[in-house]
Amino acid sequence: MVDNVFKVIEKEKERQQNTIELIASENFVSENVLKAQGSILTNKYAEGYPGKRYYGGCKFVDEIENMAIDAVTKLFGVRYANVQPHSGSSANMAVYRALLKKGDKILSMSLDEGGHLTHGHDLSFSGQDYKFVHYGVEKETCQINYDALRKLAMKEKPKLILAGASAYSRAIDFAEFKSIARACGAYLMVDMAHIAGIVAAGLHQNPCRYADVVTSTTHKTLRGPRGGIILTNNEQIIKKVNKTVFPGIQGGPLMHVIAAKAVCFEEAMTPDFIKYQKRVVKNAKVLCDVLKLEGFKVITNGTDNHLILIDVKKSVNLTGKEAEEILDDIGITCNKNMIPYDPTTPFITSGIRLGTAAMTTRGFDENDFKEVGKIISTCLTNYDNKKILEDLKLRVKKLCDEHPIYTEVHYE
Ligand code: DSN
Repeated sequence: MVDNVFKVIEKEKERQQNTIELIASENFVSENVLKAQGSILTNKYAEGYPGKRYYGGCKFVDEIENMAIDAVTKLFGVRYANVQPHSGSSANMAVYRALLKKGDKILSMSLDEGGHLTHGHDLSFSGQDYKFVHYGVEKETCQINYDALRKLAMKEKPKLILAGASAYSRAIDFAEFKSIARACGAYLMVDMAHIAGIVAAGLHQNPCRYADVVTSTTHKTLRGPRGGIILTNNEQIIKKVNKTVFPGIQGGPLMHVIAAKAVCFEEAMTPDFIKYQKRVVKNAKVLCDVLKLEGFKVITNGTDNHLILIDVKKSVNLTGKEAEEILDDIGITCNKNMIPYDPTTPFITSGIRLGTAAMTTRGFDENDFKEVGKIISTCLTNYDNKKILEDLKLRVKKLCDEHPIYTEVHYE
C-alpha cells in the first residue's frame, strides 16, 4: 500500500509535467518550499504561540514561527500576523469569529459573481452562522459599481464589509472600500488570497494599508505551501484573532507548513519574484487578447491580474463543464466557473476560469501563452474532430516538454 501511494504520487508528478495548468488558484512551489514542508517539523506539537506553548521542546519551532511572522509582516508592510491558519477558509472563520457575533451582518461578493464559498454561501459555515448580504457586479461591465456598493452598505449597515474574490479579473479599489466601510461604521476585511503574490510584488494596491484585517492563502499567486495567514495593523484585533485561531478553532499548528510559509515569504521579497509577477500579469493580458481575437467573450472584456473568466456559452455554445472536460482531454487543466448572472448551476456553469500563475512559474512567456490561446480556441471550436484534437495534444506536449517542472527559470 505504501508503495502504491508513492507510485500514485509519481503518476501525479507526470500529470503535472505533461499538462498545461491553468487553474487560477494553483502554482508550482519552489524546491525549498517543498523541502521545508516535507521536513521533520511535521513531528512536532506546538499548541500556542512562540514563547507561550503548551508543550516542551518548542525552542526551534518558536524560531521558525517568528521568522515566518517577521518575513510576512515585512513583505506586506503590516504590524501583526498570525501564520497558523491551516487554510484560507479557517483564516476567514477566525476573523469572523474574532470580530463578530453569530447572526451579525456581513456585506460581501456572492460566489456566483466572483466571491468565495466562505464569503457567505449557504452551504458553508459562513452563510450558516452569519447574515450575509451580497453586492455583485454590474450587468453591463461585470465590474463592481462602487456607488451602488456605497448605497447598499448605507442601507444595510453591515457589521463587516468583505472585499476580495476568487473569480474577479479586475483591480479592486480597497481605498474606496475603506471609505465605504468608514461611512457605514463597518469593519473592512479583505480576502486577498488570489492576488497576494501580485500585491507582494507591488503590482496591486496593498489592502493592508486600508483594511482592518486581511486574510490570504499562501499557495496561489504567492506560490507557497497550502495554508492561510491573517494580517492587521491593529493590536486589539490581532489579540482577538490569535485567541480565535488557537484555542478557538485550531489545535496544534502545522510547523512544517509554517516553515514552508517562511521560505515563500522570503522568496516573495526577491527581485526575481517581482519579475515573475510582472510576467504573470503580462501573460494573462496576452492570453486574454488572443482569446478575444479568436472571438471569445471575456468577462469584463479584459484582466488586470492573473485570471481570465470566459463566457464559453456565448462564445462557443458549450457549458463550462463541457469546456473543462474537452480541454482536459487534450492536456489543458482549468475549471468550470459561474459567470455573473449565470442562469446555470455551479456544477454546469456558463464559464471557465483561466489563470497564468502556474505556467509562468514554469517559464511560459508571451509567445507560449499566444500558442495556449490558439490551442484553446481551436480545441473548443473543433471538439468533435478527432484528428484536430490529436494534433492539439502534440502541441500541448511540445509546450510542456519545453518547460519541465522543477528546472530553474529566470523571469526577464
Ligand atoms: N477554491 C479556490 C479557488 O479555486 O479559487 C479558492 O479557495
